[in-house]
Amino acid sequence: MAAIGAGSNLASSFGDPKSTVLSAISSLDSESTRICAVSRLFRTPAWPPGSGPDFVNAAVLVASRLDPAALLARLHEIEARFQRTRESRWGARTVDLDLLFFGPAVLPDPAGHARWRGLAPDRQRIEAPDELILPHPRIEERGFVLIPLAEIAPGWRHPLTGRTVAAMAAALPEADRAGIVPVDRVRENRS
Ligand code: PH2
Ligand code: MG
Ligand code: MG
Repeated sequence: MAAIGAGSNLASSFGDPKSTVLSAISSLDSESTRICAVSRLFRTPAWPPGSGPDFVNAAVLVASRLDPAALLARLHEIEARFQRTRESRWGARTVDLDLLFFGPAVLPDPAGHARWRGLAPDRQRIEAPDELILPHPRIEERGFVLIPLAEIAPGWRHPLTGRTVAAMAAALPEADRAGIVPVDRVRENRS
């Protein structure tokens, strides 16, 4: 089972960020890749703080016959179809699909993974891996990833730390959790 994080903070020809994320998720479903579970949609403050409009984020579990590299290529194809351009690392985007984990796979290898996981925050702005890193090196740090993921894969265990998604989500600082609200609840509050 593989997990994908989906996010948008910019309208596309498919509609507002919510419609765009939902369309992108639907287009994941194919002959080779079946959707097993989709989290609720969450409205999340852009990270780093102040870097743009709020995102809509969700997590998706898929069963895929593709290998990790082929699944990633498929995610990039879908991003391209949704007019994602890659001019800015952390800029606003119509749709971002990140491969979060692929079963227990560790890529490129435990030492390579540790290097990306331990990268200092100021280096994270400059250095971007050109190879696939799995599990996603920032999976433990991001509320907008862990909170949706905890709805559909609470028991998945990080192959290097042994911690479950539920434990990682519970360990998030309160400040990181604040502001992450289910999209439906945002609407209810306004009515
Ligand atoms: N994705 C980013 C950068 N910042 N912030 C939020 N809230 N959600 C995201 O999905 C996100 C982000 C880079 O992919
Ligand atoms: Mg991302
Ligand atoms: Mg991405």
